[in-house]
Amino acid sequence: MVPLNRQILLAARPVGFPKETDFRLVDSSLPDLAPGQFLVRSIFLSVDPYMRGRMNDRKSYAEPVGIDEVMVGGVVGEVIESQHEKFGVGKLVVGMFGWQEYAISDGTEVRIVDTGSAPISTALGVLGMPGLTAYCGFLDICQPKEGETVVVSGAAGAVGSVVGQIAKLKGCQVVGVAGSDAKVAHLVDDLGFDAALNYKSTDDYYGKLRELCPEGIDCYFDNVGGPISDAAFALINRFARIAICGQISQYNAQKLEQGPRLLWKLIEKQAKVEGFLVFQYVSQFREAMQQLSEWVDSGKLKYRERIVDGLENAPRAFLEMLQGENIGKQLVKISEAP
Ligand code: NAP
Ligand code: FER
Repeated sequence: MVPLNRQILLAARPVGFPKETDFRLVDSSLPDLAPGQFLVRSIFLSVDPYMRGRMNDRKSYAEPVGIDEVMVGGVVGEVIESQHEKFGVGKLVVGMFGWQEYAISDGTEVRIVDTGSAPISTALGVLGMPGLTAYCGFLDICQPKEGETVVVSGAAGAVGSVVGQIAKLKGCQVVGVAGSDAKVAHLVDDLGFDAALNYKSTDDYYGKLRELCPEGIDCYFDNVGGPISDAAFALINRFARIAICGQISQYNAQKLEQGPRLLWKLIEKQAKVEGFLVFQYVSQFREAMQQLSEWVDSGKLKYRERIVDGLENAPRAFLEMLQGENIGKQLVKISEAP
């Protein structure tokens, strides 16, 4: 029934910024299903910043992808053959099925898609891992209070766009940092941010951010690190809370730069910095998903997706996401939704 499975493998470990030649497209045959297994036809693949880390030969929260192994990734798909009680034919599922057209699974860490009236693609974005990252990390670590000033870096991406909108829902003054004028316009005009800064059109991050945050910064949700964070740290208020979600400006670095040393600001301002991994909040996912879904359904939480067509274009989509081509969540469409 399924002739060949197209897969994208890790072909080489990137040196610095990854290249299309670090990936390889292959056709392979699929084994028959064993009892307890089911076959998934991939519909949407998510490409995410964490994948850059998994391409390195260094164990982090998870094992590296091996050379000639299928690239890791979250996928929404349809069960098309099944020997599994819970995941019957026709079910829409989300799981770590990888960069391939078909996957065989035993149901480990697979969920039935539950996006309600929202499109199934949202199970990889606003109603998936990035949305949960924004909700759990921001509310737990930043503890935003009405009237406070919140700065979000990587603000127009999958996580940042949700953080900024949640901060608005909590009554905060919200300033985003993102990499183009189109992103700045989107944040302010479509998502209701109070202000946003295009970091690619100025070198004076500190000066611009100070203009946009006249009362200083109470919460900083950091997706990028580097000089944008140096500017934000320099502007924090007493008892500020800083959530370290991502450091994408460093993921392709071959040598770590020496930055200004601003940790003394934490002493002066009695402030807190805390890193987190979304998975630590697993016990809160159900409640978080319920709230995110309600906000999406009522139009209070908006989202955008940038969708590139075809598994063969997944490497390009991934590289474009790292370069900031995406507004909102970057996805790859692998086949038609039912
Ligand atoms: P995303 O923001 O949708 O896409 C990545 C964005 O990073 C790009 O659109 C680009 O936008 C920006 N970027 C790339 N290079 C940059 C640089 N040198 N300086 C500043 N910005 C740069 O990705 P996402 O999925 O929402 O992830 C956002 C961050 O959260 C990432 O750092 C990711 O690793 C992290 N994350 C962490 C967890 C966790 O559990 N801790 C979970 C999910 C994601 P610009 O146009 O603005 O440059
Ligand atoms: C991410 C960035 C970093 C992420 C996880 C990590 C789930 C973890 C890194 C590590 O353990 O070294 O976007 O998403």
